[in-house]
Amino acid sequence: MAQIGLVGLAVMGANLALNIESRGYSVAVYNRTYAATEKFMSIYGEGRKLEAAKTPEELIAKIDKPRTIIMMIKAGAPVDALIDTLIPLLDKGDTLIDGGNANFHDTVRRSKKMAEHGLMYIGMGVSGGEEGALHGPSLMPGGDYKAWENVGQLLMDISAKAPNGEPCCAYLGTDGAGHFTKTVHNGIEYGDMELLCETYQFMRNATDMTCDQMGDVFAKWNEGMLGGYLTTITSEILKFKENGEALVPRILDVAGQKGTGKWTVIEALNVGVPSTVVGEALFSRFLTTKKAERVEASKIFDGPEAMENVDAAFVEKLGEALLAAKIILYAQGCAILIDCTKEYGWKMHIPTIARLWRGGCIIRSNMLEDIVEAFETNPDLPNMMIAPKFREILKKNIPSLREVVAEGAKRGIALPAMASALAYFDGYRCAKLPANLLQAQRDYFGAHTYLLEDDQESGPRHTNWTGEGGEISSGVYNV
Ligand code: NBP
Repeated sequence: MAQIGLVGLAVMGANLALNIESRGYSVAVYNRTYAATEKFMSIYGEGRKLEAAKTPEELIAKIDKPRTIIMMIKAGAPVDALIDTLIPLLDKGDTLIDGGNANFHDTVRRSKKMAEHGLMYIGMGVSGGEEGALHGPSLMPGGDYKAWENVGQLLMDISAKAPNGEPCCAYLGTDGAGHFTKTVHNGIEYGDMELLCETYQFMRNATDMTCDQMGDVFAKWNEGMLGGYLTTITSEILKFKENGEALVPRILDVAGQKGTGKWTVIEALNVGVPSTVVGEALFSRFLTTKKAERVEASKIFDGPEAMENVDAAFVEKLGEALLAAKIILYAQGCAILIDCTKEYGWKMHIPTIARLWRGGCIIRSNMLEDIVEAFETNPDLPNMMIAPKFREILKKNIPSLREVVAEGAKRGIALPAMASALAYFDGYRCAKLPANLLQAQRDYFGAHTYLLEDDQESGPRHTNWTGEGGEISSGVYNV
């Protein structure tokens, strides 16, 4: 008998099964297409505590009760189909864990369905790709707390470990809290990658740096607060050569996306959080797909224009600009987590989330320790940008972000995520935004009413701006 079951032996499931087994647990594995199971067992089965099942019934019969089964299959309809297959075979108290990239709304729905059958459900974000699945991913579980009590130790055992040895896994809340956290993780990942790409784009358009030189600069930045997995791989990718030539300039500039960035932006829109950097990162990916149109437009319009005499001091400023934009991105990411916590009733705790992102996952970086400290020192921090450490960095680095964004605008180099980070910063630190005029405009054409800043107690008022409109005002509500 096995201590746990796992369904899905594609790249993630196979590696996760090996990871679980390597920590001393016995695993029963099943894959819809049996040939994949046979292949997996022929390569890895010998001498390991792995048992193969040909059918779902056989899988269920091979697992100790109460059973826990991890599903690592394609997200979406396949998960619903698999749950429908397994529900009649399971006993009360058994648990299904979905480790795929589920939309958290689906996880909420599936949790309810499982509960109706006396079964437990965990939606678990898994980050770290193939390598992470094998050696230790960052795990973001949410769902039935009783199920977490049963399987939490195993999940912590197989998870990545932070530099101080702590497991990168923690219970995050009920039903969709884990998958929601993974969604925001991926949204931040979109933003992080876009900021690194814009920095590269600035280097290649405005300077005469070679890929090797760029790689060296990212490697140097990697030693400081910008250090992290994505900075590391950016440096390594830039320095990678095929037949003696840098490979990256030859790669087609059309990017894919699988939905999690879009879900992050949709949630931010739903709760009214300005998640501008992730939004621009997503829109930038959309723009990449218009390759043929971009090539045509590049023949019509001039640009970009290089800078003259870019010295080491300016490259330094580029790093400062990148760090400022990255802080703003994470401030927006934390705001999504905090505000959706209110929206969905989850008690998510930023230090817990930042801690479990320190190892295994794609956005692991040096900055996460500072985020933990910021929100632990002040649990009611309204915005990460104003935490003592981050505010000092922003005060120092924002002038560089301004300079880089201005140079980009002047020279026709698109830096949408950097520019939107700066605009968000400038809006956030502005005591008086032009929404006074906006409210007046809304009242002028739609009688939407406005408040007087120096007399808010007197409530909403409507002005007959033209002398021709009526005195009746519209209802006051926000959607
Ligand atoms: P895929 O997302 O490529 O899915 C392939 C697996 O799904 C195969 O085992 C396949 O079985 C199974 N499957 C399908 Br398709 N339809 C099924 C159904 N109706 N019933 C049962 N099984 C079904 O695999 P992956 O790349 O290993 O990813 C697994 C999950 O982990 C996904 O949700 C993915 O988004 C997530 N994830 C992936 C990564 C990554 O880096 N790849 C990272 C983090 C999370 P078959 O062999 O019979 O076709």
